[in-house]
Amino acid sequence: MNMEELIKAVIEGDAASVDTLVQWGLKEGLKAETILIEGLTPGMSTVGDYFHEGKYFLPEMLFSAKAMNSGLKYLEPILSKSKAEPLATIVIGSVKGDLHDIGKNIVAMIMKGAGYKVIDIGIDVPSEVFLKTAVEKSADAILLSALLTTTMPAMEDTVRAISEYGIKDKIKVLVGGAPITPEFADQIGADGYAEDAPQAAKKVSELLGLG
Ligand code: B1M
Repeated sequence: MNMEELIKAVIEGDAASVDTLVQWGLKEGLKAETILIEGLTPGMSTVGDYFHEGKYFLPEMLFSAKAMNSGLKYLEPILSKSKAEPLATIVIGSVKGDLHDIGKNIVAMIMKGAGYKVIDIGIDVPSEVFLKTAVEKSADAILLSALLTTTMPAMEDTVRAISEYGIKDKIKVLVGGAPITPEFADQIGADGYAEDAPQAAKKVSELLGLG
């Protein structure tokens, strides 16, 4: 399978080709991680650049997102396969106002694969729902995803809700997503920041004293 072709198919929003190419790649023995990191992700990154430059609009971004998902469905069972008993329970979601979920879904897959019980509560999640779910499920950590600068304040709202409920010392809150920085994480009182999915797994393990 040619990685350039896969990148091109994501950029062009060609879901059928992405579907075929990912299946081919796996049959040829390529690792799921390689297909994700060297094919699907750079394709999506170029789509973001095109949107930023005004070459692409919302519909093109949506087609590319669908194309990416048509490849991710084959990678998901491989990346999230874990044999061991869950190390800990985590709740993950995209914060209020944020509908982006591809990166969040990848983080969820990798966390499952790393041995965590993952409760994915989806997109556009209000702070009260993060809090309620974490309490009900006795979660050890909450992972917040935001892709928009305009939804970053919703992360602070969630950290505040957890503090006000009085469980901030019992549950770790990690933040991530393209516009998020370690400085922002510090500023809002989060326990950690992760740049990507493998970092998220590493950071949670450190914070929970598992690694
Ligand atoms: Co939107 N979008 N989008 N979009 N979109 C961006 C984010 C943008 C950067 C594009 C651009 O201008 N270059 C821009 C944001 C600008 C800003 O705020 N700074 C933008 C915009 C403006 C918008 C709209 C406002 C457009 C409009 O309506 N005018 C709108 C907002 C909708 C909303 O959320 N309310 C919108 C809509 C959409 C679509 C629906 C069309 C679609 C999303 C489909 C979906 O997710 N199901 C979409 C897409 C696809 C993108 C881009 C092109 C790609 C995002 C993506 O999936 N990347 C994006 C441009 C870009 O990122 N280059 C863009 C691939 C993914 C693997 O990476 O999500 O970064 P990422 O996840 C990584 C890390 O960030 C990290 O790990 C992941 C895996 O390694 N990570 C975490 C993520 N979450 C984490 C949580 C953690 C830890 C790590 O917890 C601890």
